[in-house]
Amino acid sequence: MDIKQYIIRKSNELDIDMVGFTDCKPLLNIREYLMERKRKDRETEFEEEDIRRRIDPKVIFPECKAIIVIGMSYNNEFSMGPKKLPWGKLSKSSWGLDYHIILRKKMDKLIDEIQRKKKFNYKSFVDTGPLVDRELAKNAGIGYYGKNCSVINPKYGSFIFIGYILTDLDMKIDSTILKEDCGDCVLCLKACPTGALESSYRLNPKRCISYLTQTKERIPYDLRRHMGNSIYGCDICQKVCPKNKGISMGNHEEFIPTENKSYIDIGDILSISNREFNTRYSSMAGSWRGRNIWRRNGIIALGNTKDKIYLPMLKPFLKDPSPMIREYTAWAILNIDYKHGMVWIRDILEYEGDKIVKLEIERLIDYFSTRNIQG
Ligand code: B12
Repeated sequence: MDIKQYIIRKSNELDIDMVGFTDCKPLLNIREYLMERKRKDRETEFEEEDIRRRIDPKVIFPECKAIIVIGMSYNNEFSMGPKKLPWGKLSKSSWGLDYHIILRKKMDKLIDEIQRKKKFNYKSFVDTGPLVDRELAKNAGIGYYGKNCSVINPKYGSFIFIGYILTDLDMKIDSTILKEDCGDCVLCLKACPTGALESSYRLNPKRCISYLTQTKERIPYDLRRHMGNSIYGCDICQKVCPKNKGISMGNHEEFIPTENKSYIDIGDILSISNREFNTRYSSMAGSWRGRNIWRRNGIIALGNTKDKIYLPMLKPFLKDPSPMIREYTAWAILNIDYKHGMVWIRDILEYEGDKIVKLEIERLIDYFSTRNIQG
């Protein structure tokens, strides 16, 4: 059995859903697009800035000869059961245990098995590596690009995570690159509430709800309402995708959320300490930005309900130690109840010691007063 067949067999035994192989040539066909994104300020803070490192496996691992790419489905259906209100949404990618850890464990086991057969050198990554994971997955025949930019596997759909191992193994690379298969369908483009999918295969990440739930940049007011009750991530462009209907579901119990982990009690994230947050939520992929970002998203979610019942819950956060939390609380309160909110906000403005927060609250007052005059 050659080394490739051996890796495929071991991957199956390890319950890895998809495995493919690609070479270490630079990913030249996405170079121009990456440069265009840079020019248009569409790079996110979650990506490697150096384009050479994004596209050339040999810059990352000079001995590289072949890349093993794996895919694992996280497409679980899970009934949330009785929801405690107010509750917030998590994308499937943050259900269950952190996928970075789960895929890494699988890859480590696979690496051990390969070492048993043949000693080799390697570097492995899941998500946080500099290279463009999706392009490697496409080249390895794991899937094709959907118009929503996600890599879609014909058997498992697009709810799949990608990991890869750069190796110095000699292998014949003859993977078949799958052809795009969206046809005339543009359901994802139409469904995206913020218009982040500007055209087929073109995402403006700065408008993507998933990005908004993670960034520390100030979120434009007009985009906040589209975040609804999202606490982390967004699945809209994948949920509407016909390629995710009638396909094989993931069977990895690690990604099945327990009752309290597929939705988030906003009351809880508003009240707990950083330490409690880490104890309760750090096993989840979505918690990587820390408590205050979830707290901010929870505050936006309460603001988006426009329900006065949440005003008493929000009011104390006008005096929160975090300037970010004070700003977003002012927004949420004004969004729910402009008239009463304005009295509190003007009051708070007098004592606000942070110049930037003061300026932002003045900007909010302007924004909401114009909107309210216009009715
Ligand atoms: C930064 C980042 C984000 C950013 C930006 C996303 C983006 N589209 O760029 C934000 C925070 C918005 C994000 C969101 C999500 N992400 Co993310 N993210 C990344 C990260 C770290 C880098 C992505 C990147 O390089 N983007 C660069 C641009 C150029 O890529 P792109 O917009 O996808 O464009 C591709 C296509 O458009 C295609 N293309 C361009 N032109 C053309 C033209 C034609 C004709 C064709 C066919 C294709 C094509 O090539 C581009 C390169 O891949 C990767 C991990 C990694 N290191 O690669 C994970 C990764 C892409 N994310 C992942 C996931 C799961 C998500 C979410 C589903 C999470 C969620 N539920 O909220 C969403 C999906 C949003 C979406 N529709 O893309 C998975 C995707 C798995 C898959 N099946 O595709 C990855 C690969 C992580 C992993 N290892 O599993 N993510």
